[in-house]
Amino acid sequence: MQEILSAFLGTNHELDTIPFGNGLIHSTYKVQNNGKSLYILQKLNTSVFKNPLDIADNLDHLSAFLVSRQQEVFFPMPMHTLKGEPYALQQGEYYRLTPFVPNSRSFDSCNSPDEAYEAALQFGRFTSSFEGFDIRLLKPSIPGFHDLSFRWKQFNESLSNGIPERIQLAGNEIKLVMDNLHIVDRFNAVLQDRAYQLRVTHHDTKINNVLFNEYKKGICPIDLDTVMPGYFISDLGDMFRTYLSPGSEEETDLETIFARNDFKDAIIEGYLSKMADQLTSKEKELIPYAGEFMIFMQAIRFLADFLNGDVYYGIKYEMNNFDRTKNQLHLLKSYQRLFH
Ligand code: GN1
Ligand code: MG
Repeated sequence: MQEILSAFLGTNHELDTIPFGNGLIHSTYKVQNNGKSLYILQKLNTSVFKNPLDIADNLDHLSAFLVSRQQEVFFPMPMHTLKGEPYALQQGEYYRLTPFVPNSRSFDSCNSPDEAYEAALQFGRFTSSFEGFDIRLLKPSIPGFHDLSFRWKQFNESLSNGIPERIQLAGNEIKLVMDNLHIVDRFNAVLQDRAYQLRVTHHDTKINNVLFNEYKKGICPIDLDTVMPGYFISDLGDMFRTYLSPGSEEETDLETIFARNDFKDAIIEGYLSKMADQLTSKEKELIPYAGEFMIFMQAIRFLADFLNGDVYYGIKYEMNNFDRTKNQLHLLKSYQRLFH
């Protein structure tokens, strides 16, 4: 660790690193000096993000755009090493260092409609700040990331090639997925229709990807690895998916998994406070669909990973991905009731 930090900061420092957060993809550490948080250090998961340099390029384009519009870059940019590289390399692993935003905090669950509103406003502001940006400049850091047709194909492959015992065990869940095929069809219709625009989209809008200040006001979004061209239903939908229910996606007590109406209203209000002028009325008709789209997609991603033998998501115990699947399918049902 000290060697990696030295690549960014030189050798003259007294810092310690502690594991931080609970992301499922990268390894994240907080870098401190005498208990004061100074940086966030991350080792990139390069089996998920195969081209780390694309991510750095994307961030450069985004920040250059804001500067050209005389807007302040309002998200934390990773530092360069002393040699001017975006990552420090050690044993083939990519590490990046980002300044810690002073007085910021993040939460792992959304506990009030006010928090939901604040976070939704931040993600709405993020996309709307890039109005006029040429999205062709952004490289997809994970090809097909929120392409439900592609995820559907992957899910079907897991039904053919997955572990037979697990496929048998998941009979009920597979049936529930099949009952919701209309969600895939609707996505295909969106893909075909040029009325739905691609915009600068965050693609991972869970609440711990927003920094808050001490008064619980949103500061900015973080975790920009998956910023790519996308549809607004990805960002809005992942907020529905992760803020509406008191229980998180890790919760196995399904009684805690349900969609709360006041949180739903707060998300829509916060998001539209920045996006209302940018979305067409046709796009706004997709607002209820956004949550179905994201909850369903997450359910089939967890289920495919379970059937494939847990090759993608970090798991804490054997049936973790199966439990996550049940959780998301339960949430999907409750969500569908919210709008009907
Ligand atoms: C992953 O790393 P984390 O936990 O923020 C995943 C998201 C999923 C999420 C489910 C690159 O995000 O798409 O929604 O897990 N990110 C990637 O918890 O696959
Ligand atoms: Mg994260």
